[in-house]
Amino acid sequence: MADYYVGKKEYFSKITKIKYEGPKSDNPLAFKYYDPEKKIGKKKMKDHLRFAIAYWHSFCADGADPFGSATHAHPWIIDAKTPMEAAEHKMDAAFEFISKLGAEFYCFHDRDMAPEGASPAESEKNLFTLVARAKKLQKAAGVKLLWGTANLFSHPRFMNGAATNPEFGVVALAAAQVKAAIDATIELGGQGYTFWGGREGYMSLINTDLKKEKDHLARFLGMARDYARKQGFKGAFYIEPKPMEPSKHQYDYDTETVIGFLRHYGLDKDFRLNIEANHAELAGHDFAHELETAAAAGLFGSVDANRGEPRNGWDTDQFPTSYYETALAMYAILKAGGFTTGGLNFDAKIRRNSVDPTDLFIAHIGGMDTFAVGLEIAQRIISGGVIPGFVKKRYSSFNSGDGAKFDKGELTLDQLARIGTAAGYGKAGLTSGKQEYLENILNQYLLGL
Ligand code: XUL
Ligand code: CO
Repeated sequence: MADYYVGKKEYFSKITKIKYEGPKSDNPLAFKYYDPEKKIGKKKMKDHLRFAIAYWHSFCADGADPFGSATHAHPWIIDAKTPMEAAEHKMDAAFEFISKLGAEFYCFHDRDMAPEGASPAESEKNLFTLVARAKKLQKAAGVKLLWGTANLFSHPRFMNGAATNPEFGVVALAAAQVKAAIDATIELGGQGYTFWGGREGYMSLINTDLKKEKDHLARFLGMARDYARKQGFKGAFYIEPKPMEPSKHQYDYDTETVIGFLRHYGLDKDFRLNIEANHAELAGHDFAHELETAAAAGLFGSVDANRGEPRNGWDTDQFPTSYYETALAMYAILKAGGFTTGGLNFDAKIRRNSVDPTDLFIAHIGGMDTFAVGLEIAQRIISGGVIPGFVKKRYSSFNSGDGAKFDKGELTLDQLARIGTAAGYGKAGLTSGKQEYLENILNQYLLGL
């Protein structure tokens, strides 16, 4: 029996299961570094990395951009007579692709899976027809749902926002969509539910009541949480920060902003962060910075794995290729204890001119290999001990005596000042940060030495 799913029609008929062939392989359709069963530390590679495929980019996007029409003529869309039939074919193609690639998870928006109907009731009916099918296909393909979400940004009704829309009627329609998307996520055994605030921001302050919009966003998120918990959802809620695009300014600007927002509105018990590499870059941060910031607040959740183009100011959503970046990202993730409900979701798309049927596979294989190498290097950083050991030692003056008292909040400013005055200037503070030394060590790990 084949170890992948094929529906009535085989969409990727020239491709079978993608296998690990090792670094010497010249087969573009094989993993060079991602060896799912290989043990890294205490866990298998696949359990560290928990790869997910983004339904929207891989099976819905067609290569169109603001300057030109579609270039990806997906066979699963052009051979269908109705939008519902197209959605069924697309689902067959999706589960065939995901299981041939050997990714364990996928993520979807409601509108990726099912077309919008003429009324909210019809949209919900469409969604649940496809959800029933997805439930069967998940089983047949051996694929699980990492997280679900609702698309509250594509339809013109959301041009002024969804939960933050100045019109109550739109907020209510957003609720109808989110309620159905939560129900769908629960039905499919989803381990998380994501809110990316697509148009939850403003285009201009001159027509915006910022406080009201932020209050409404928090109110809406709290209602969604309460509903999902009442329905028995035990998974994580994620907020995915992004500073801008499509809005001029998005309220979920970056991780630090979201942490402040969640704590301000008392949402930090249920919501965590879904960090996207390209969004980090747009906010002027390193990917690892966002991960470490979330982890430091105990709010790290999941990852949208991709990369930006540093010389472009928009979300290019390219597949990750930098070992340096994935090494530092995986180091941050391992330090945070690894994924629990989260995973690495390839929120990435092949380029407009990548039109060969194999390109979608090759892109994901490259992304998975890049993270597998990142994981290996991160594990080397940890087991090598020099870098974590250096950091530990750097703060060792807080381990005992007055330093420990300060750490525990047992000193007043008066007492602290007296300690400083008594000790005098001496050589205090003149200790090397050893940045270049540590960077050189990291480069040695990068080459496996
Ligand atoms: C957009 C983005 C979304 C979210 C899901 O920039 O990242 O695809 O991940 O809505
Ligand atoms: Co994303």
